[in-house]
Amino acid sequence: MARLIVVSNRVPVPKTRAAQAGGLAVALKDVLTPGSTWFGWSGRIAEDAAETPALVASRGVTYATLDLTRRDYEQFYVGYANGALWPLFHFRPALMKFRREDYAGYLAVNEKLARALAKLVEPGDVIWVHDYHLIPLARYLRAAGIANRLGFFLHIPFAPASFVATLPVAREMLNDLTHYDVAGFQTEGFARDFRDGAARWLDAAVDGEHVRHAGRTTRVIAAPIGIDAAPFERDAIRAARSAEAERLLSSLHGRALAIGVDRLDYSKGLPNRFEGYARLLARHPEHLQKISFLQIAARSREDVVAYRELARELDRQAGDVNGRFSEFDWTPLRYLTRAAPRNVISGFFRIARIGVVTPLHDGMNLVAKEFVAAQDPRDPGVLILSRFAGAAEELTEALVINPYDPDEIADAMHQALVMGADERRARHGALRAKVFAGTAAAFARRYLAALEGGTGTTAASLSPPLRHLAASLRRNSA
Ligand code: GDG
Repeated sequence: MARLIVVSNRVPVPKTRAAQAGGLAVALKDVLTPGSTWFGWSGRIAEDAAETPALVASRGVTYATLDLTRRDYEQFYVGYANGALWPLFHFRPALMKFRREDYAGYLAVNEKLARALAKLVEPGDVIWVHDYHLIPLARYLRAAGIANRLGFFLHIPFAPASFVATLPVAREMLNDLTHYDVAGFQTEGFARDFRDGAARWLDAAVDGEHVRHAGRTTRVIAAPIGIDAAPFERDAIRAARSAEAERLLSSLHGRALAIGVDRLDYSKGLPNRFEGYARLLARHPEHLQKISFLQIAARSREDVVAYRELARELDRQAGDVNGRFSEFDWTPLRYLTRAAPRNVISGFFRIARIGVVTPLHDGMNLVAKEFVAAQDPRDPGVLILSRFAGAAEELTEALVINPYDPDEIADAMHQALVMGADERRARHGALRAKVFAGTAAAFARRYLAALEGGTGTTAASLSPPLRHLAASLRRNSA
């Protein structure tokens, strides 16, 4: 029987550490209905990495994973995916470290994954590949004789054509994307950048949404990812009464809470955020001792040099802010570099007066949507959102700022602190409606309808397995 096969770099196999994964696992939670398969890297490094995937079945879903060797991991994951592609797509050319051997390792891992996956594919299966680690997968799957519908979704930004050219293998990267039937991006801007890049560097023909190249046609769409809003809100309501939330509240002594929650990543604009906060305290002394900023920044990718340097810089900045402004009974900035449980974070969001989301560049940013979903509509907090997060295309009623200007962050924090309840409710009402309409389930439905070849999202346009999936998504999002 035809099934959905999701492919991603990390596979959150139930009851393993990888099951704690971030944005993607949350977004795909509803898509993995019984009968589907999730295929990819196990997250384990093993020198005797087998070529045949290990299979784990849970609630009718098959998790099929391969281990990587240390060398695979260094070249594919650390070297090329996170050392070259991530900085390229996040507009940080100075951090891009391209090495031919890393690129060769990246291709080799994609080829190995494609060979293993090809053995699991049955005619009619629909294959949905996620993110920048796996761009060449379709080319290798096609070479292995796989003729199924193949879709790709990029969770991070895509770069403008002139910028893409800084990647020494730009043409190959663009060409690899044209092996998919559907290429999905978080925003129309990123989709347009890909079409422009394909036209400019591949001489591809662009016809509306379609890119035609070397006899292939790829439909290039924008499909903004969302969150599972209603369960997140329910969780936040419960978590706001948890012991942790009570402790946080009592430690605030009535002060306003500003909160940031991010992976410790240079794309998230944390240094600018800390500087913006310092400027708020310096320029608006009326807020001294009236606000506490809690930043949770779980360490991430510590084997990439740029991340270790960022961690050191943030330690220095946090020390500086607290050294300058603290009183013996008030610490302005609480800075944690370890992850907190999801059901604790949602409660903290609900308590907070300000959500601070200031990435320099971000595909979407789910934290912005989670913060909105977690608010009490009668007395909501204010979202401060970078215009360079994909989410800013939708969440226009946030206080939208340019994070490159720390004074703009400071001004927005001040505005949020003095904003009256009517304005807070009006802004939040509009944001909430968008977050509850553009859910993870809606995103998956829309994307899979496009992958199936239809133009709409009605169940009638879907094949039997996708009809089943759509029905289950409707149930889950109801
Ligand atoms: C990529 C793209 C795109 C964060 N810290 C903790 C924690 N989190 C959770 C958040 C949120 C998720 O992780 C982060 O999602 P983001 O969207 O903010 O960012 P990325 O991880 O960079 O994700 C991004 C996303 O893919 C989806 O397409 O939006 O643009 O870069 O859910 O709440 N969760 C827990 N503890 C933490 O300390 N439990």
